Amino acid sequence: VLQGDAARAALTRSFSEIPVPQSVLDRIQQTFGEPLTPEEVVSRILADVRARGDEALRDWTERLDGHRPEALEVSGTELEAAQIEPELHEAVRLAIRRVRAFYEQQPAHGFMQEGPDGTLGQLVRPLGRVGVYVPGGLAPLISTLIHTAVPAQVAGVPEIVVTTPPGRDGSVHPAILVAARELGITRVFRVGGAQAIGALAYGTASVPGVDKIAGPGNLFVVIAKRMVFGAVGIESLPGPTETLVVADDSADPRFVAADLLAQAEHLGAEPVLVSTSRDLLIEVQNQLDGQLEALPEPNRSWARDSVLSRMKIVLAADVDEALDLSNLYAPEHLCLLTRDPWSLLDGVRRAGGVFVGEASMEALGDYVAGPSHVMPTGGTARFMSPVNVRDFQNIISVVGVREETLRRIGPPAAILARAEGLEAHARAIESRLTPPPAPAHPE
Ligand code: HSO
Ligand code: ZN
Repeated sequence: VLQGDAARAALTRSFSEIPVPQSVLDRIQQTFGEPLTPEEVVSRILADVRARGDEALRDWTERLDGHRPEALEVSGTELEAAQIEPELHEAVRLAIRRVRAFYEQQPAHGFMQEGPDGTLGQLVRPLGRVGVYVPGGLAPLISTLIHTAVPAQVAGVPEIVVTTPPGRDGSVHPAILVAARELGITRVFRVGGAQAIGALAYGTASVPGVDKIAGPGNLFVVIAKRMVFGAVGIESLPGPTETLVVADDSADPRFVAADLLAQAEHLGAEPVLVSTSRDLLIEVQNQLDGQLEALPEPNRSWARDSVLSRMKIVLAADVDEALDLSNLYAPEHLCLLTRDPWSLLDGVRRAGGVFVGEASMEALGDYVAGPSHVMPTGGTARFMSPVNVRDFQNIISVVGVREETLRRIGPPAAILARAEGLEAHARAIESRLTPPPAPAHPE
């Protein structure tokens, strides 16, 4: 149990490098036969996709996902044929409806300020084509497709393409295909990892290059998104998930443990518990042991790995200190399980999302609450936001100044230009201020 300065140290992130689990390094050694860094692996993959396009995508998918996809794109027939249990299908529809209703509330329009000076304003335009990365790996993240594509659609993006790693038999989970169909998305590619990011960034014969890539992924996907930024936009760097629970003595230890375990079962997750009550900490530990035992495999192993290797437990002096620590850590998810959780909201400064009270568990937010579950991780909540409508729009500044205004603001502009040593700027302004020289009349 961490306290005071030790807790602050444990919750302070190092941004100099993304922590790389030993298991990832081992896997690199196995695959490449040399101890490359993840950055080196990603650079190689991106350069190869850029140079060789589809063939590189097939080669890397075969090497890393164990399947060589001849057709990279899921065919229209396959997309149409995908079927899932009616109950699941209904749940997909509900999630889409609720996420859409939420984002339709986000103000996302521009403005035109018309006055005596003329017109100044901002146009808001949807991006043209967006790539959504849907992680595969341990779980087919149906909800992630919904939670990324819907805000893009509400923004007005006309074209969305999806990439997702195929299973060992080359299949894409039918629920992902059904969700795509329900969303009206027709282009799904069976390619994942850094190679998918490269394809979306540079474009290949099969995969169209996009304007922006959105969606969470593993370490390699996050590094790849960082590296292609500039060639293409990225919405943020969502990587392995984190949940910080603030709980006082009124919290039910069963729920605290359940919420920590829910996120712990994501690969590489970091569960953090900050409590003002030592008794609660002890009860939660007991609950964690019991609930872990009761989980089926493989979920138990996934969750246990997060709990044993990354979980942090902190005893805070009071809720103010608990919030301070949370703001320092800037968690993806902040869950408030305290006597009066709404009273804490004012003090929340850095978090992807805040989940207020017992009925608002983060797992509900993962699916059907409304806001996108794609939120900034790794401490990037200091400067980034959850996926939202604005991520999928450009703002275009509009300048339409009137003649009279120019006479007033032109001269100081020319002065600024000359102070910068930019004579042609000054003359461009002044050419409009001085009347043209009278034409010379020959005698
Ligand atoms: N909690 C994850 C998202 C997710 N959970 C998808 C279930 N499915 C990261 O925020
Ligand atoms: Zn989750």
